[in-house]
Amino acid sequence: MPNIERNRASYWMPFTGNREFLKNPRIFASAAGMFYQTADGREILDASSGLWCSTLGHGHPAVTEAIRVAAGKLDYAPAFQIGHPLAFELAERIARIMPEGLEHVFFTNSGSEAVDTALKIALAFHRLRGQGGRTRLIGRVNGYHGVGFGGMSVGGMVKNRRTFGPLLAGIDHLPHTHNLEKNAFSRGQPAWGAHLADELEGLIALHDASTIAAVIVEPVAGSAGVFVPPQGYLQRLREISNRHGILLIFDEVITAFGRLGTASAAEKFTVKPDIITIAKGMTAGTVPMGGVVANREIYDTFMQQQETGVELFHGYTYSAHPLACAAGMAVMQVYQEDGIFGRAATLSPYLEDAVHSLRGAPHVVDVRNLGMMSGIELAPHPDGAGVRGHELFLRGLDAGVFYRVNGDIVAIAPPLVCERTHIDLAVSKLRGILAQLA
Ligand code: PXG
Repeated sequence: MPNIERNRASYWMPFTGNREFLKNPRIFASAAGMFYQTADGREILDASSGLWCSTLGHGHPAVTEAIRVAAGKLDYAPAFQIGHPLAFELAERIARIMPEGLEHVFFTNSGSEAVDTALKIALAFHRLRGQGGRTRLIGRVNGYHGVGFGGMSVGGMVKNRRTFGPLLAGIDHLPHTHNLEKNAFSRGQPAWGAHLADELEGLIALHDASTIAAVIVEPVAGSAGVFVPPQGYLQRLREISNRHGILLIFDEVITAFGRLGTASAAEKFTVKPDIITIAKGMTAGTVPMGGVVANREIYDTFMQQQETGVELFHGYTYSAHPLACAAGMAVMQVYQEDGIFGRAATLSPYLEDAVHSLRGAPHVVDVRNLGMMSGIELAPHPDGAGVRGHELFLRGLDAGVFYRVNGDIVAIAPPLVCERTHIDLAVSKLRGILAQLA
């Protein structure tokens, strides 16, 4: 057990109230299947797949073994100018399950890096085609695209941006689609809100299409609180961006690899973006990895340059790290052999019914869901936004359940290998906690 019995620690924790944490440390020491074990030996149900990443639960034997073997065989290979077999195999394997035409994978180590990479590819792509004036990037209010400067800039969560200066220039944001009056307690995709995609036309009218490189959205927004796209919304974004030569980027860091019961949200919604960013479920959270999947036209544009040599001056020391690739290959194998995406699709209606049974419970103002993602929104406590949510998070751990909570929104997004009993447990414990919350 580390020494954290003081009011400061060497470990500066991310997205955490460090001072509050140190007064009452919460430590997960091990994990197996659907449960974490705390340092003091308690079992905690993982109701949110860690941070949306542990699609296969914890300690999957085939994945663990693949990582072990890889570490003994090739612990590192230079990412630039040298390849290794698993990098090619994993890229190919991912391309196979992405929508037709999205077939080239650039490896990163996180979702944040994937987003910044995708934005850079978009800018460079236009420039290579003689449209270097296309430099504007459009995100969405409440979007979360990680914490790099690109991702922060197109992102729209205020607390993630406001202390970090002017960010990138030339960024706009579409309005978000969250509207309790119109859409509260929708099951699946809400009926209202497709017209909000038309705001893109307004931005194009303001700036002219010739200045806009790309639009990036999460097909289902995760972090800000599980916002499911209104029916027809993504189709409209695709139609408008196509018409104006603007690239459409789906940030599928959360939605790819089975979360919606399909390999990608693009497949689920039958809307094909030009670029998809991935991470999390790519390795089921076991070894850090992210990636950008680009379509053929984009890749070919880079490969057809007059100049020989490096086509894209971008990459990371750990792009396609052998351990991550090994984990990714093992994870893809499990996805396929065990029919994990289909299993998620089959379980989704059960999760939907379970979370919607919380309608009418104290403090609950909305329940939203799609696939194996759900969000339960609470009315804020009079003491401030997030107070009630944080209290719920703490009580969840006391009651033996890890819920990821952002502000006053609780996400239930269990590993795709969960049983119905795990969903029941997560929801019944939540119901009990809601009844006790001030
Ligand atoms: N894009 C999306 C859509 C994400 O959800 C990132 C990019 C950044 O990925 P990295 O790997 O750099 O963290 C994310 C990450 C939460 C939560 O509780 C969500 C994320 C990360 C941590 C917590 O909602 N999403």
